[in-house]
Amino acid sequence: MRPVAAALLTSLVLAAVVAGCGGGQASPTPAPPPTVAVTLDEWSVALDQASVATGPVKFVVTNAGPNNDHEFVVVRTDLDAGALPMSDEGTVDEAADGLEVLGEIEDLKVGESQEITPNLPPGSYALICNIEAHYAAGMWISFVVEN
Ligand SMILES: [Cu+2]
Repeated sequence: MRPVAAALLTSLVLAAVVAGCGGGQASPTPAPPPTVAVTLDEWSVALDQASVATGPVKFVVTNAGPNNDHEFVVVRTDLDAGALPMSDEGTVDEAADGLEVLGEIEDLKVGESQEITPNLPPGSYALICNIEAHYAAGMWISFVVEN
């Protein structure tokens, strides 16, 4: 093949690849959900990212202890994540107006990890541990799901 013909062929192949990527067609396999690593300890909830795009979101939640079982609750709310309505038992009142629980991991032992992949609409969230007194001790963090 002559050099000019080879260069032309390369250009055509590149153009086809670019067109294929930008065509807007449905992908045969859906993209994996974004993954958020969550670390629970005494007494905080830590994330490796503060926001994701709407859709399925995989939370990989680890209890770093060192002493207590924890849980992980995904709450959609426009309220301040650190000032949620409380019950008489020293927990967040998950049934209160303005709170929508969209996912939960219960009884996560020290050193264990579990994951959930809730489908999250856009909005503001509070990610909390709702074992008695743990939220008030600081086990909450704000999270945003973008449109
Ligand atoms: Cu806890």
